[in-house]
Amino acid sequence: MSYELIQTRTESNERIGVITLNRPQQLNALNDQLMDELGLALKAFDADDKVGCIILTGSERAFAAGADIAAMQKLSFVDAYKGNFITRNWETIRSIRKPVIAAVSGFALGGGCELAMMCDFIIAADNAKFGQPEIKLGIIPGAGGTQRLPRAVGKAKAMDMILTGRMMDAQEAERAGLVSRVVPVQDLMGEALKAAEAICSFGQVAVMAAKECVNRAFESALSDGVMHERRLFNALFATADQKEGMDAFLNKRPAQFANR
Ligand code: CO8
Repeated sequence: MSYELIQTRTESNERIGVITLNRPQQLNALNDQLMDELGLALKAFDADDKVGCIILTGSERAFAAGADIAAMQKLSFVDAYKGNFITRNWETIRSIRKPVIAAVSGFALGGGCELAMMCDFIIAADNAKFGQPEIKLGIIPGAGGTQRLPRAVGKAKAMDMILTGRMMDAQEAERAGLVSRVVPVQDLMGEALKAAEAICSFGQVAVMAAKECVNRAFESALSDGVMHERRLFNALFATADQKEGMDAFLNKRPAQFANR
């Protein structure tokens, strides 16, 4: 499959799928075509048995500077509403069951910040800048920013970001819990690949179950989430990977997971 506004490749013996947003003149501003291509690429990697983890990244200057303002400027309410402007292709990433790491360098603003937050975790380069500047355009975040940012950084900082439109640098984003780690910009892909390789070395069913359970924490009451976790925990005892992992530990040897 060939794409125009993204690039895809695999790494580590085809076990890691890498998607690079590639609309450099517009700082990877997100339009329908780019989001459609991204959705197709994510689904293709998710369906590929060899792939155990996906990395989503942009350029050194911009992960993505937001939804394409030129494409949005003339929209009427009716266009936006009837065209299902947001859910049409922005929610695909939520349906991906394998881990998706956002490797963010440069600007992650508006829809770009929201896209990064839809990933399972964010590794930031030390030049990364996050923000929800929609208020400056007379709108508000529209792809989950008002919901995911407060869950990630708490109400006070989310309100500060969304109401003032200011940017947060990588260090502040790490302190606030928006990103899991900050690395020098030249090490960004290397660190993201190392994290993806670690994930790929584990049993895929356990990895998918872990992702499913953590996401459940944001969708349900504590007691429901804990019960969901317990049921999946129990179910993993039906896998060969559990037998292998525990046998390897007890016999002091590296585990060889077969993803069964
Ligand atoms: N849309 C379209 N084009 C953009 C965007 C964008 N979001 N961001 C940058 N560009 C373009 C610029 O127009 C410019 O194009 P040109 O060279 O043709 O003039 C080029 O990228 C380079 O940008 P700048 O010259 O402005 O570069 P600077 O380094 O001076 O500034 C900034 C970089 C700070 C990133 C600046 O470009 C900026 O503020 N961009 C806009 C950021 C923004 O407001 N983002 C939020 C957009 S709204 C949004 O995301 C709503 C989300 C809703 C999601 C669901 C809807 C589908």
